[in-house]
Amino acid sequence: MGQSISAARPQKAILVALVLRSASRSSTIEHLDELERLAATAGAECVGRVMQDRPSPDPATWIGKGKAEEIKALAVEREADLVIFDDDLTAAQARNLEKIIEKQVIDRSGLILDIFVRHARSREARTQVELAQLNYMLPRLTRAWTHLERQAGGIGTRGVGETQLEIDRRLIRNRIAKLKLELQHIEKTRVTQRRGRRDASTVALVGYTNAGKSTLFNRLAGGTAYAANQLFATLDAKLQKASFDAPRETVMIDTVGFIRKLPHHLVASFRSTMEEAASADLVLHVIDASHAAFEEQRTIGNEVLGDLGVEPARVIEVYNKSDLPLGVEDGDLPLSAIRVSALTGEGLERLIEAICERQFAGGRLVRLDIPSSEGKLLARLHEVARIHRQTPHDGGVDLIAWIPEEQAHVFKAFEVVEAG
Ligand SMILES: Nc1nc2c(ncn2[C@@H]2O[C@H](COP(=O)(O)OP(=O)(O)OP(=O)(O)O)[C@@H](O)[C@H]2O)c(=O)[nH]1
Ligand SMILES: [Mg+2]
Repeated sequence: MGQSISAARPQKAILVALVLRSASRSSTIEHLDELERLAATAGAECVGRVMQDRPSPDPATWIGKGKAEEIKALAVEREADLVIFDDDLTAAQARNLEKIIEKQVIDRSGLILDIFVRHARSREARTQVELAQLNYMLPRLTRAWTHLERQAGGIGTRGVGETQLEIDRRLIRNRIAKLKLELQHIEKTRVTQRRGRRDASTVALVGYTNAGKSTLFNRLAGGTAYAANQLFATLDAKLQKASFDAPRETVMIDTVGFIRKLPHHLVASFRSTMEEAASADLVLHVIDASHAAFEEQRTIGNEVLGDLGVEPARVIEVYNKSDLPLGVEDGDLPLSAIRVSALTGEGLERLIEAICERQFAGGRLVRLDIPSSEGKLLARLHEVARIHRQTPHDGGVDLIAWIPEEQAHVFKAFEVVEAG
């Protein structure tokens, strides 16, 4: 598992959404647009859309038996291979729908999991995704098995090798336990690595998928993160030294994106990676201001950040894609909003300034006179501080340096209090 097997040809999909009384049609259309992009990322072409108005979901078939029969006819007419539901179905609902429609039925979570299987690269991401996938499959086992026999390698079953067809629940549970242990081990290694760079200031890029985090990361860290016009291009947190001049040594962190209704198994699996990013000194919440639904995306971002315990004071909102028109007609951003284009570089100086200001606020500029006998202290200073000027003299060195607040006490004894 964990390795993706591409389907031989793009699969054809029909997308289905329920419009509940409380929801608006236009927001449902936006959600279906997003589902279509998710499907495309997973290699499926959309050949039809179905929306059904209902006061509440049908317990047995979600959309109702009559509608399911309509979908069956449409699937035959459009030669669809599968039907994708925008909402999460119970195992029983999916089974009932497959009986009626006679095509493979998957839901939003299954589709997102499939994309994660395709895009996971590092050992950590692959382990996290496999864990989420097994947890997702467990209650659906009976259904999945008949599918695997029929069409192994299709969307929703990708990554499940044929040799595993006979694996029963018990074996899957054992595998889940093993993966959890493995993840704990990987996390421990990561924490040790992090300790090694505790003196650097960290800046994490977070936000909705496709907002431009990796593109901005490449701008600010001179990096080569994979950026692409697809959802969930990034699954691995990436760390790199900032390429701009800052008061402190700065490490930039690129992260996996958010999406509405991210499957909870994935959230659970990726939680520790996300928590690490969320514990950064500064969090840049990247928002694609050219997207028609950017306000909903910003809200979802804020919810996730709140869940992860990020205080708003630690967040700077960055409105990206300023080279494109604002996604909402006659919409307006607050004057104070930082607008950038990661693509053209526009607005980046202001963003960098804002990052530096935050860092400056967390420390102070001092003049120090350190005697030659304090070699260790001088070395420490070079590690944690930004040296603006240093003048050696007979007994030692005279410096002007910016020191982070939490380190100030270490050098207190050598501060030069200037007269006047
Ligand atoms: N026009 C325009 N396009 C941009 C800008 N920034 C990023 N993009 C494009 O938006 C798409 C997504 O960019 P990424 O940097 O991969 O976005 P991401 O937030 O890392 O996305 P995921 O990793 O998939 O969550 C790519 O096609 C980028 O070229 C921008 O400022 N302007
Ligand atoms: Mg990315």
